[in-house]
Amino acid sequence: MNITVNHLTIAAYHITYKLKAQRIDQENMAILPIVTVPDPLLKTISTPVAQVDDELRAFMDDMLETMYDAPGIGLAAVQVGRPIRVLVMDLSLEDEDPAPRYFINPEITWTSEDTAVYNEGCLSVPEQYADIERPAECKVRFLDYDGEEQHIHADGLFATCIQHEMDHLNGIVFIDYLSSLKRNMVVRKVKKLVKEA
Ligand code: K1U
Ligand code: ZN
Repeated sequence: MNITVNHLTIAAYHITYKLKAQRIDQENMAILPIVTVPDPLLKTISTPVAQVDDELRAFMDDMLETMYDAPGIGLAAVQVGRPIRVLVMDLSLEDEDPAPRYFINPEITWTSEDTAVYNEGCLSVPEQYADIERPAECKVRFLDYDGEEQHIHADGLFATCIQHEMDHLNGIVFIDYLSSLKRNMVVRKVKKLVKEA
């Protein structure tokens, strides 16, 4: 079975996250610059984290703050210039409390044969979207904020987002799934956007 999610879902999340960014306590947190395509850093294979300590937790809090501010629903450490295997995510809706998730050294241990199509965006490819097909469900093993091993079974947008973020850890951006013609067009548009900003 294949599922397609359209732009309305994205639009609803955009509104939600603008509001959520205003609710976060900004004390002691930093908004980090986001790397955009075609920066070669985005092609880097990120290295595993050796130790979950306060310095890493402070960095993950900064990542989360950066993600809420953008706004986005996920972010990989390499997108803010640090190629280590760390992701943050928050898929909560407007009428829900923030639900930050932290993934350290995540590994996908299973993917479903069923696929889903989502009109994906990426903070490293601003204002560009494309339908991407991925496994509809996946299982992930990772370390949490406290360094404890966790296992989750993801479906829906959660599965899409975690696979998109895991791709970043392996040097892959969603536009790499497009034809080279489309990809080059998108990169040209992003370069122009960044130049004009
Ligand atoms: O840059 C990133 O990796 C984050 C990315 C996560 C993502 C979005 C859609 C499908 C898969 C993965 C974003 O958040 S891009 C921004 C965006 O599209 C969005 C922003 C706010 C709410 C919903 C989507
Ligand atoms: Zn991305």
